[in-house]
Amino acid sequence: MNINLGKTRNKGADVDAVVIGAGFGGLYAVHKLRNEQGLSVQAYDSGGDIGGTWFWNRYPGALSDTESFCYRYSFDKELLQQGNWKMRYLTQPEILAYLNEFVDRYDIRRSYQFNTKVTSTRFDETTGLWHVTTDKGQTITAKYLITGLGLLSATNTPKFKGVDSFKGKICHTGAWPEGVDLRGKRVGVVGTGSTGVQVIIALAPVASHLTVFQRSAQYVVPIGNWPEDEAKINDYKARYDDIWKQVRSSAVAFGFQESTVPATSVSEAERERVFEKAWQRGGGFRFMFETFCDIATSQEANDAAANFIKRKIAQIVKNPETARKLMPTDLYAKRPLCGMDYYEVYNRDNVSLVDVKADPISEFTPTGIKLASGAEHELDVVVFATGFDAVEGNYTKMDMRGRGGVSMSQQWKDGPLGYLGIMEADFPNLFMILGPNGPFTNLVPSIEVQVEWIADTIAMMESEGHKTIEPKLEARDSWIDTCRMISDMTLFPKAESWIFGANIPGKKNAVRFYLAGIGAYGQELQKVVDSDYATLDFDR
Ligand code: FAD
Ligand code: NA7
Repeated sequence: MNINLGKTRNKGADVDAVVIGAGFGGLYAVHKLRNEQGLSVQAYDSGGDIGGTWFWNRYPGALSDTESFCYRYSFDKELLQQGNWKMRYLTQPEILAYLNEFVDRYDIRRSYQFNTKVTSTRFDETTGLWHVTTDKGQTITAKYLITGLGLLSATNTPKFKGVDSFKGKICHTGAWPEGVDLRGKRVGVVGTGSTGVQVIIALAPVASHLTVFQRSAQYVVPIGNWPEDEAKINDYKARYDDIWKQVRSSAVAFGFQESTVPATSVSEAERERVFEKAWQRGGGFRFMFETFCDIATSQEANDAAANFIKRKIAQIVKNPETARKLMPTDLYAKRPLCGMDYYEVYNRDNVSLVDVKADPISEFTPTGIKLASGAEHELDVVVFATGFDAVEGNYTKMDMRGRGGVSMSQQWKDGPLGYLGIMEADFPNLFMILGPNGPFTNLVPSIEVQVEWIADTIAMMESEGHKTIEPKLEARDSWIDTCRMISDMTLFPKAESWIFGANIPGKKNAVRFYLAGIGAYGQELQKVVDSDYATLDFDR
């Protein structure tokens, strides 16, 4: 077993810190704690290698929808200058290659044990240590537990009747198997979220027939994925200091200035002009946040954006019945989607759209999918693009126990809690990366902000000789109230999506994000430091 990689400072512990997860978050945490602070660190991932999201999501068409220049770490100026990419957005292999470059540069891989799932984490009040147990039967003790479990990582596979009887292949996009060749196959895709849109666009020209099983119609704007030449990339490189400053003080951290103009303050012609420009430019977050400042908060502005997209659907899709099925009927208030010529896909002869809200999937048969009406679709492969048990999914799947044996799943039974998206009451020395009620942004900048705060807090603990740190209950409750109050000022809770837990039957619809933006979030973290950690308890 690969433990004691550095000299453990904390007496009685096998290692100073355990890190779970080998995505952007976990990898950066290992670097900060082990390489910069000299702590001994043991890290785990249930996957076979590093990458997290980008290890698991290898489906055809997998792409970032954050632009290439800002879907990367900002802290290493040399690595930034070495960066290279071809298009405005990064493909999954490019992101995985980038993360490998990062891991090799900082010799991070040697801290990891892969193919190892952490099954339980238990805090021992007498020793002040975490006991971390894996599915390999190992238990290791550590003072600090850092979880980078991913907020879009625990896959959601609906339990359709008869699914085991299906003789073809079933693949979930979030756990894509090696070596699947879909050329010339009759493929069914269930789900039309961000992932479904990408996989549908990629498979339409490849499959002999593609059947899309759509439950909710979505608003999809063009992505604008054009080549970026050396001059363009060099321009980003020359401006990186300013770019990151802007990103960290913005709302969504996507590398553009959010609009301050309400759609409700301008004429209809002006709205049309601004939306058309954004449509031509491409980008989901740009369309929602760079055009006008009130699309996510005002019904009138939201209707204006939604109606613009619906008019585009009517113009693009030739078959009026298909166009009708593709028109969303709810608010434009889910994670904004984008894709290359998405609606155009439905003009192809080899693509059909099935509305499973009107005619639900009743069961899988040995040869395909049967609907409630009795209609049958014969398929060789079914792709589940059905998303994730988002945000807390990987937390509640693990047996996590804090003070007095309190269970995290029990504590979060009415929705996940947490303080600053990082800590939780009664779970001392637990630091979550992208835990519940953290910022809703381009996520790499938020990961950096959080990991840097966590590393600074741990450095302070070590230098001041503290044994434990945890949020005061009232500080945790007040944070959740703040998150709820901010989200209630938006239209997001009114749309059914993973952002509020509405995508999984039985999951509690509750606040899961701090929607005030990364700039305000960074200030909240700084306030805690400036108050000398007044909202936290030490050595309880
Ligand atoms: P992850 O990368 O999800 O890593 C978590 C890791 O923890 C996984 O490898 C998992 O195996 C491991 N793990 C979990 N539980 C355990 C356990 N019990 N034991 C051992 N290991 C465990 N975000 C953006 O900002 N922009 C984008 O364009 C974007 N595109 C995306 C596209 C897709 C298809 C998906 C699924 C997500 C996308 N995201 C995007 C979100 C993306 O998840 C984050 O940007 C980022 O990669 C998260 O990094 P992470 O380290 O927090 O978590
Ligand atoms: P999403 O956005 O949760 O989308 C999942 C899709 O699957 C969505 O269209 C769902 O319909 C559909 N779905 C889920 N369960 C079913 C069942 N039982 N039957 C039919 N259709 C179903 O997940 P993604 O992976 O696309 O994206 C998640 C995030 O990852 C994304 O925002 C990016 O940040 C990356 P619904 O809309 O719920 O009616």
